[in-house]
Amino acid sequence: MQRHITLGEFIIENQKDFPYAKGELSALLSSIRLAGKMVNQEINKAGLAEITGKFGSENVQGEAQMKLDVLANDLFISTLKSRGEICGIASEEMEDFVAFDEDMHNDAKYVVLIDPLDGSSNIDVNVSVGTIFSIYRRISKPGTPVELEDFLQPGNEQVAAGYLIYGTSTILVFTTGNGVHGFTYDPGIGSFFLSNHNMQAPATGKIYSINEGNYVHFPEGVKQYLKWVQELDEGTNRPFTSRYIGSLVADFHRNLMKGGIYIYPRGTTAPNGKLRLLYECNPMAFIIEQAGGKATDGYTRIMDLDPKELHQRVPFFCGNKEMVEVAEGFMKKHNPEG
Ligand code: AHM
Ligand code: MG
Repeated sequence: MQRHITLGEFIIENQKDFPYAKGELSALLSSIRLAGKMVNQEINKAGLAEITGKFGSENVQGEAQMKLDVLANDLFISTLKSRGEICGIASEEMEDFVAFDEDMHNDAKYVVLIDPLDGSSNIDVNVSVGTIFSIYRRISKPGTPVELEDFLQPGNEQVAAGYLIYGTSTILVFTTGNGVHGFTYDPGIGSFFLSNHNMQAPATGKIYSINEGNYVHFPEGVKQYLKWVQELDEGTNRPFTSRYIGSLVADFHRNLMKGGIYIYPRGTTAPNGKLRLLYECNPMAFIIEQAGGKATDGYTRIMDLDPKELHQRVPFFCGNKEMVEVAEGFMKKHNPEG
């Protein structure tokens, strides 16, 4: 008989594999799982809230309806703050990081960086959105307030990273540096069950995901790469297939399952690309590398970049190793200056 393993059981069974295992990291993942369930519930009734609310901006209780990305941010922060595993959090939704300074946070060793609701512009049209998170050990001395340096660590210092997709089903995917594992939420039971053990990016792929509407702004290397993926060549399985949802988590997850490359280059109206190094690129890079794939900014490994500021943006090339390397080859040839 197939054994149904819950995320909670999996975490306990694999606790010894977690770096610096003392139980705090397991507890932290449990807190994220709990907040994820709450956000999931809010997202599922998003359309309904519009119908039952008065005049769009108020719900039936007369409370102002919060934008879901703000609500998701508040839910993650309040859930994590009410427990003692982390001493601070930085979020894509907030200008600055927040230091948790109650007694129970005194000995906390971890900080969390989070994009509470990625792809939120897709909510109104019923398209999948997600949450992306990243966990680091603090650098500053325990017992003192967290500092900016605790958040500005390179991705290679991550102890865990993951994402939730609120899609046709809700899935939580994470890594602690021992492979990538996916858990599907059963809303009837209220638990996440192991559905994808040790996920591996397929060796080859033929999906490319990029907002081609920005073509005119792209660097020459990306333009030439796009030309290449659209050419006919049986040996390399071209032309590839274009798929772009506009929710990073959904595009990433599909490419991880089916084989593909996701690109958000520099040179659009945003000179360094759109995606944020700390909240989006580093956690996804950790996951794709753990699944055997690769993530770079076109030249350098994403996880080796030294963050300079909390909301720093970087170009992002992420997916199957081979596909990313071909795209990097085009960048190096046509934009050797970087
Ligand atoms: P957000 O964090 O403000 O939602 O922005 C990030 C999102 C990603 O999920 C997605 O891949 C990208 O923005 C889409 O951008 P664009 O609409 O420019 O293609
Ligand atoms: Mg985002």
